[in-house]
Amino acid sequence: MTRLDTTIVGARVFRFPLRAVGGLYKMSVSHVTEIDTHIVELVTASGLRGYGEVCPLGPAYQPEHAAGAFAALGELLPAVLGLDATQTGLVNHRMDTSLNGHNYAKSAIDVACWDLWGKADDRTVGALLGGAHTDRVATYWGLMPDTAEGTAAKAVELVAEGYRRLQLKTGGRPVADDVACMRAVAEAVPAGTKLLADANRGWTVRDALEFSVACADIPLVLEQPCRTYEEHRQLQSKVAHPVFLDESTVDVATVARVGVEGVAQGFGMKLSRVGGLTKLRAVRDVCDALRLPLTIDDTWGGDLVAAATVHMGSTVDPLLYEGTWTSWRYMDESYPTSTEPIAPSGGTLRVPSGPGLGVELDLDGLGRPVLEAGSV
Ligand code: 0XW
Ligand code: MG
Repeated sequence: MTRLDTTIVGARVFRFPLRAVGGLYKMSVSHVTEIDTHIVELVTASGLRGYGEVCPLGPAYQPEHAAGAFAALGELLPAVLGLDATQTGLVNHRMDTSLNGHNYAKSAIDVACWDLWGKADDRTVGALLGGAHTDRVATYWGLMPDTAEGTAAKAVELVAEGYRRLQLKTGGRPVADDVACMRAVAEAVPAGTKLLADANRGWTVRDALEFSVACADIPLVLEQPCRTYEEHRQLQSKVAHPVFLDESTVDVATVARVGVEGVAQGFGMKLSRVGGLTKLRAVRDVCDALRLPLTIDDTWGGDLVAAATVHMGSTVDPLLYEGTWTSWRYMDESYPTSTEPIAPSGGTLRVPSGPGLGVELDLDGLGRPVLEAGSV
């Protein structure tokens, strides 16, 4: 059988606005209302098209923003023309030597390569990543700051729906309010429900210690309490709870260092932060070797992001996998697809079974491309 020519000959970028439900998604140090997502289409010599997406959670969540993604894609796309999309190591090397940093923009190109590879070989991205343990993965919910009663009522609703992991957004207000919320939720949900306090970098070391002492009797995880590695090192052995790092884990080397130095006991991982599936696969494998639990998420986005994260999530050792968060229910609408949406149901998400990512876009609904390179 002659294999399709997977040389990248062209690329297009589309922009689509994704609005937060109720006009707001709030965390301790930042919030978003409407976010532009950028969809990357790579075209191969044989006419096959692959897709990836990058959608930073506004400009203040991580050192990323939508306009930065667009500008970085303008640098990166001409650089990958002529490469074989299925040789993702070489594509990543070319991207890293063409533009320093901007992992989030690289992520969309890398994911589009995996989509192409899967389509060319008629295999799912999960199969290419080593094989899926399951065709449905667990998802979890991030509860925005509210009153103790309001948060507990929402938590009870979510557990009844099938959610087994709840992340409470903390920080940005008196620690006592966060303690009251966590206590109300812990009392309202069944034992065994995984609880996390995610301050999204909004606490000082003192705040984190105060919260941990006040909640010492509640099994929970402190997620990204502070800003820096040094602050988290100060928490080591002082807090009563495990710490998971999210925003701080920018690359494989940081994950390895955190694990070896014991600064955290797990991760909230973001696909775009580390630069795509090729690099996230290395993160997954380091976590596997060090026996560190992790989520497989991204910052925000539609079904392309959801598919990439659930495919990767399905390949993580079930003993370590903490689930995948998607923005589906936090958005008013997404870009159109002709495949079934990857919508949460019963606290789980479907892993697509079609080739590549398993998501078919309705290109007419995306409008005109905002960027083009090569022949499309
Ligand atoms: C709840 N999340 C996974 C979604 C947003 O991207 C932020 C985030 C987190 O854990 O920080
Ligand atoms: Mg987090």
